[in-house]
Amino acid sequence: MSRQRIAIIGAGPSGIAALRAFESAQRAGAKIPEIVCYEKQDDWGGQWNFDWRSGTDRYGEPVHSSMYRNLWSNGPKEALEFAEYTFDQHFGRPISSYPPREVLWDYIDGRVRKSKVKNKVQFSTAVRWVDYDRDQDTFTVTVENLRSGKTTSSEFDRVIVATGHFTFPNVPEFDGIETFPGSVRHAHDFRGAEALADKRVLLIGASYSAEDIGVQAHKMGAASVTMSYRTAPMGYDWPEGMEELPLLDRFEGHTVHFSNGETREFDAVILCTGYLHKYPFLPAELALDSPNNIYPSGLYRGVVWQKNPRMYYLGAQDQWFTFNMFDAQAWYVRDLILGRAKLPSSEQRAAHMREWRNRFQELDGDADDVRFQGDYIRDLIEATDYPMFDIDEVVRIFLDWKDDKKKNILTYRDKNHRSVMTGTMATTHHTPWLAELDDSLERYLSTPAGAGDGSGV
Ligand code: FAD
Ligand code: NA7
Repeated sequence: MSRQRIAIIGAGPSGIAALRAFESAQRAGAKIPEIVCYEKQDDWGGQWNFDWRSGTDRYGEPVHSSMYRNLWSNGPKEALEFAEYTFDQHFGRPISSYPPREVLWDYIDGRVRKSKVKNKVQFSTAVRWVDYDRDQDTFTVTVENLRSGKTTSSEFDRVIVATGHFTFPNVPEFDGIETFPGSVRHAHDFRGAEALADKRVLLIGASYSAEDIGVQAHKMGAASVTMSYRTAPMGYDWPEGMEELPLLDRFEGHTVHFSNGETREFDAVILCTGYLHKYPFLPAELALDSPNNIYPSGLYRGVVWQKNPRMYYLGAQDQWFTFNMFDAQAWYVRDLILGRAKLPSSEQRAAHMREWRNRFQELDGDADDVRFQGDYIRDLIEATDYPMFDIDEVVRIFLDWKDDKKKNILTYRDKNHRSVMTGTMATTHHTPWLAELDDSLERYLSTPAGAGDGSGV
């Protein structure tokens, strides 16, 4: 039998997890399939590979990353730590719980930097189309090399989609918004909060983007920050200068009318209205179509495309857990492909999905969501040789994090958590987050004169 060929689309944290999963089996002596990973950016890291551009990139492709220069981890690093490559291993010393983007990119990269898996990635190569041939039971993947402009097609036995789902902005209509004379952007195009200094800022949405861009704007000296919610306010104890109002009714030039009858004037509007699951390289029968939630329908164990179980999705759910969840998913998908894990029949898969979907629909609030995602990961890890970790303790870390945010949304990033992988307590960063204006790796790892030794609180 000829060697199976696997296409991985995307080399963000999920695609890298898939590469790493196969590498780990190979190191243990397994024969692995031939793997090609296509990545449209010039380097890997997905969202963590910051692009100063917005709109289109140097090749005229839609810019992938929605991250901004000032982004620091919005959850504790102890909740995303890889079970088989720890922060201690990478940095050689304890660091704080909420590192900036560049530090996390370095950690993701560091796990695979010394391995040969990068050779399996074709960079600057966009997947344009995937066709499934029912008779041959193979996929034809058509890609464009963005440097040469050359288009080629290759056959694969299986396809792993790891293209993320926080790239294509959801851009709803708002009455009169075309009359607003200030700047209007979606969070996807936001690159830094400095330009919001002295501005009256309106953020539409009530989730992570609104919260974090809101506090970034406040930190950089915005004159005021108003966040407008559709369903429910985030409800933090906002500092002076920040407020939440219900959904807006309409714009009239600079003036915005809210549904509770209040009005405000603004200079800048940022739509923090979320993202669309969009897979422009897939025909409808292969494309996931879901709102952003933690158990999208149509995916057995959150990864196997029910309608065609030779196709897989990684990282397709909304995320509490991130890097270690992508690992758990990648290890399970790898084991299905290697024949180590048995794929149940279509009916059994449907029954399994029904059971988890029913449980998902009963969830009531964030704590339930986190526990559900923890159970989901445990179920995957139990089916593989990925190192099990204390998931209940990570759930507890998440709940502490929620609590810290409730107490003070401006200082939760100064708190420390203990790694469940190594037992190491995080250290306190030399500068409180609110006062730290340099987000670089160099500055983060430095010990500025006058700073303490960084030891924990
Ligand atoms: P992505 O990181 O999106 O990577 C997908 C990759 O696929 C990209 O490299 C892209 O270029 C490539 N690709 C897409 N289409 C194609 C194509 N057609 N052909 C070839 N390649 C393609 N998570 C945390 O844990 N902590 C945080 O603090 C945090 N902050 C975030 C802040 C923002 C603004 C956003 C948007 C997300 C944040 N996340 C955070 C979640 C983040 O999505 C995950 O951490 C992680 O990046 C998801 O990995 P992924 O590989 O699934 O997707
Ligand atoms: P999310 O978490 O998907 O949240 C989207 C928000 O946008 C949510 O509060 C929605 O309100 C709101 N929304 C969506 N459509 C509208 C309209 N039409 N009007 C008003 N509000 C609307 O996206 P984020 O960008 O915050 O976070 C995504 C990732 O980026 C996340 O992983 C972070 O780590 C960073 P709802 O509550 O549904 O009423």
